[in-house]
Amino acid sequence: NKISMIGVPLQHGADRIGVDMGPSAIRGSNVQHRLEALGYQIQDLGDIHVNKMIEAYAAGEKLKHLKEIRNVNSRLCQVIADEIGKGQFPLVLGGDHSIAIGTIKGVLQHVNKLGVIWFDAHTDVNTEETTFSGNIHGMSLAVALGYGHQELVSIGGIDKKIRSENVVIIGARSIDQGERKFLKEKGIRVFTMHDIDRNGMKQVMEEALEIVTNGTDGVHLSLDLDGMDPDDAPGVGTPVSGGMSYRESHLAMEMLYERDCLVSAEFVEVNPMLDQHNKTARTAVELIGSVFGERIL
Ligand code: DIR
Ligand code: MN
Ligand code: MN
Ligand code: MN
Repeated sequence: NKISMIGVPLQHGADRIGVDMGPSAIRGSNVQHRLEALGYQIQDLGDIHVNKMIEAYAAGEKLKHLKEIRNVNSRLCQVIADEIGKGQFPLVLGGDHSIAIGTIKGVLQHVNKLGVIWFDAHTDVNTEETTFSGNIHGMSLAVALGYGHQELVSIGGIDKKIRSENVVIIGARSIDQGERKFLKEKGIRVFTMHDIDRNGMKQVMEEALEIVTNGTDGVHLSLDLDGMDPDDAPGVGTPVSGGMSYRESHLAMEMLYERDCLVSAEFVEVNPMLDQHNKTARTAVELIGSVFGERIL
């Protein structure tokens, strides 16, 4: 019941500025008090250092801001590894989704077989070869699986990676052509919005939890707020309509808590510049409450 909170004000992996303010918006929505009320001890470690001088990426630079993203994720990886080593539960606040690289690589220093739940409208399995945007936040799951640019895959050690059979993606509805091929080749289980419509979140989560806990030593939750419907989470850089509802998302979090399998979690892509009255940051805090055991009654 000891949580270390770590902010990562990184925006270099996304196209829209403002996502670097995500950690302060989430902190400002009283995440610490909410968790303390549940009986947790919170240590806020502050933010990982990010170079604020974001400049236009160099022409011909296929992966935008690769160097800074590598540096930030290397630092994050070290901090996550240190915290888990001390017995703390790392709760990471983003920042764009490229920070999942550092978080997962850090967890992998201690947890060999790690399950991952990737809650997202997208699947983030692009590589240097397939990306249309050059944005590294669309590549972080591929990197965690061991595919992509060597500067990223080598963070925390090239041998540290997750296995495709231990990963599920939930809420997908915007998948690039190259990503479809990747997901199929690697046999990654994707629960799309179609599956949630057809079978309901309860069944989807039961199946998902079975997959990520089977033969693993712990599960990481990587939650991109754009997985939710833009009505409930408008403050994201790449909104896609038809997402998971407020209730569906809470049910997923509550079922995760009941399963008691998480070793780390991150909430990413909150962009206060695009938000409406801080709604997305507040929603993130409510989801954090649910995944740590908050109940209606
Ligand atoms: C798109 C968008 N697939 C890309 N990805 C996003 O740029 O690679 N991921 N927004 O969250
Ligand atoms: Mn740059
Ligand atoms: Mn996304
Ligand atoms: Mn994402």
